[in-house]
Amino acid sequence: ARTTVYGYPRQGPNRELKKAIEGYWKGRVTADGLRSTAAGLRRANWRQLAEAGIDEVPTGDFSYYDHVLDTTVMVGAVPDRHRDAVAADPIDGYFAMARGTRDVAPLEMTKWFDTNYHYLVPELGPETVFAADSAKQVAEFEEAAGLGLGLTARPVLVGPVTYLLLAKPAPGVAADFEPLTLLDRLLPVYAEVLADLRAAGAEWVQLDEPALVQDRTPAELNAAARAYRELGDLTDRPKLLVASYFDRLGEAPPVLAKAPVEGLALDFTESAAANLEALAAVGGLPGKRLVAGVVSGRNIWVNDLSKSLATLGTLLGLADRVDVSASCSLLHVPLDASAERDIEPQILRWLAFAKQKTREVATLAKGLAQGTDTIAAELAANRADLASRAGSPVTRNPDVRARATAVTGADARRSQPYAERAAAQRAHLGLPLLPTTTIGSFPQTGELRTARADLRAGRIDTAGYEERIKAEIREVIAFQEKAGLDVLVHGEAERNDMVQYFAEQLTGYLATQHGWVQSYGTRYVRPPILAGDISRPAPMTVRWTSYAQSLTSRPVKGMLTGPVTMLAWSFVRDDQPLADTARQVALALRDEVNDLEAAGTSVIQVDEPALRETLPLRAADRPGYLAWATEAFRLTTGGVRPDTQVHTHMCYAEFGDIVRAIDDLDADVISLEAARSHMQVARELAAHGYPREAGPGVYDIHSPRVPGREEAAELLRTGLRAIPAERLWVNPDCGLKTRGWPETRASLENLVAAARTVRGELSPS
Ligand code: THG
Ligand code: ZN
Repeated sequence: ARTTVYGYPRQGPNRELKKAIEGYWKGRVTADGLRSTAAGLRRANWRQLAEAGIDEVPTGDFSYYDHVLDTTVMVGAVPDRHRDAVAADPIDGYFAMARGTRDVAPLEMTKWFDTNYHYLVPELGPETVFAADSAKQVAEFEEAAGLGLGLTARPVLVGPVTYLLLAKPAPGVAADFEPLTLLDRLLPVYAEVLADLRAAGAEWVQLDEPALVQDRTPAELNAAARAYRELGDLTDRPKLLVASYFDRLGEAPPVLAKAPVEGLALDFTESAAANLEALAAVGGLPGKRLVAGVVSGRNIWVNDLSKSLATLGTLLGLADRVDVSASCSLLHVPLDASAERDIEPQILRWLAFAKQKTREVATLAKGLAQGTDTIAAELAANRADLASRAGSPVTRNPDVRARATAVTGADARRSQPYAERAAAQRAHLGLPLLPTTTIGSFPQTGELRTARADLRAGRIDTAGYEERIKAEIREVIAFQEKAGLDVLVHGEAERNDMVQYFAEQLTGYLATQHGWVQSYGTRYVRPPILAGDISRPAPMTVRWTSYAQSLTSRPVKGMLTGPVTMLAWSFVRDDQPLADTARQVALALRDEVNDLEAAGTSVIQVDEPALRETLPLRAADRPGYLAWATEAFRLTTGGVRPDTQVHTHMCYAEFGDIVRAIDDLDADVISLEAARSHMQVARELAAHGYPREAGPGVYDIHSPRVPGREEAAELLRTGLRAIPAERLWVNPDCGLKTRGWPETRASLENLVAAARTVRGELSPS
């Protein structure tokens, strides 16, 4: 059995790539400097893969920004507005597509399937003319092949069907235009790239088609069948390996099994049973190579080697040849667990990042090919690690489990229905019509980041750090009072990241020092790890909120990250259902909510920006997800008095597909992004009969632009045509942490002025 992976982290051990690219943008690194850093990182990766025992290495998976954008360049689908920039300078033009320029908007960015990686959305239309540009693919193939490490290089491309299914109509093109109708024009371009790669010496080329794990129409499946018949029938081409991952292959196996391609790669991690069944149902893959993704490419847990060997053994009967891989590109996991110094050695043994995963792949292939006794030592160590994890008090906390088991329906329900609560809250809070508030964060100034760095480096002590935070809170409260906001916030000066901040304080969560994962372009996150049973040893936010409340007689809103977002932006456990982990996190957060209330907080916001992005890829899995996700939110917030007002916030404007679920959260007030779409959200809420209070944003915080008073007032009047004054809130689109103080001050003053103007126009009732 051969060993392979489909992609590897691009950034380098110290995010050298980020630094080189951002340096290039600032003019501190030359184009040649950038190219040579990138080439060095690619070389180091291939070397590392070879050392780990990977015999077929991916090429072309490297990217300065995003591999879907690279595919757009490869097929010549540069949007018209970027053509001049790309013609003038390919690298600058490439970054212009990714980031925009002063004059030209970038491509839109969205999540790559259900991962936390974001890609740049291709823009296509009936006028799109494709043209092959195989330069990057050929060059990187030749680089790897020329290393002389005795490894086989296999170019990895985004497949033509997935590429078109990920695209959207270009600006000015009819919204119902279907990019997939361009397939016949696109295939000759892929044919040309395949011919170029064969000419360069590639024996195999991988075409990634993860779009085939989503629900697909018969027409889409037919298009996939046609695509692979046509590409397969080419004479001048390398062998083709069609790869799918992230889920089961649904209706696609018959299509791919029949296609004249030489190999298929399938995900045998979470969806192992379904994919095994599907393969058996099509009679296996006689004459084809099967690449089995048995090591998860997206979690950070050590593999269960015996279980994977059993899966591989079953697969041996279903294909001519079975090779071993990770389930998807290792881009989605951090580079190297052995770089972590702050994780206990015993617990570190439960973790496998990209480097460790490549070793697992090699061990499995050896066991498969040469017999399990040749890997007896590895199997024994693996069994010990799995046993240590399963039996650890970290993963099994009886108190946490007993509490989660004892949860009743009543715990996840407020004691009164919304309408009654709303009246109690009105009486308790005494807010004006069209109350004004913000989403929670205020500008994260350089001084705040310096204070955190000073604390980490020991230049200041905890007391000194806390003094700086308190000073910031005093300023934020004083400003909000002066500006005339109705519900204040403390500004979140003490928080680095809305997930990490809580993860650091919850027992059962692990933090990493170097566990960077690419989020988009040069931006990375270090997702914390949900390693064990979750509990909250002590209040997390009460001190800061209470301090802020002590400075003002107006209500200060408590601010928490919701349970679904805590899961979505972390690495999750693979040893229990997500719903169980969500319930544990929810119970820990519930304690915080209740403590905030006990400390005198009358308004508590629980943010769930990830509620929608975590929707499962397949429609059939969505009701189950939404059931546990909304229950976790209600469990978090269900223990407060009727007159305590629960807010939630989501950073998106398109939520039509989950509006029922949003209602199921049973929050009293929701704030959403709306400024750019001129209150479209308000009309949609109204159309769905949403009965609660809502704050469609009137200030677009994604831009430094200050909205005028009359502009904000006009947005409010538009909002009032959909939502009655008794239920309409006035707030920005999102938190202000990325904004500067000058525009924040001016914008919020205008927002308050607009609310006052429009209040004055309301007829007395
Ligand atoms: N927190 C966490 N995960 C997230 C988001 C978040 N995932 C989804 C979404 N938000 C991703 N968005 C971003 C936005 C900015 C950055 C990363 C992801 C970013 N990162 C810094 C960088 O790469 O320079 C590093 C930040 C740091 O030092 O921690 O700017 O909000 N958990
Ligand atoms: Zn937001």
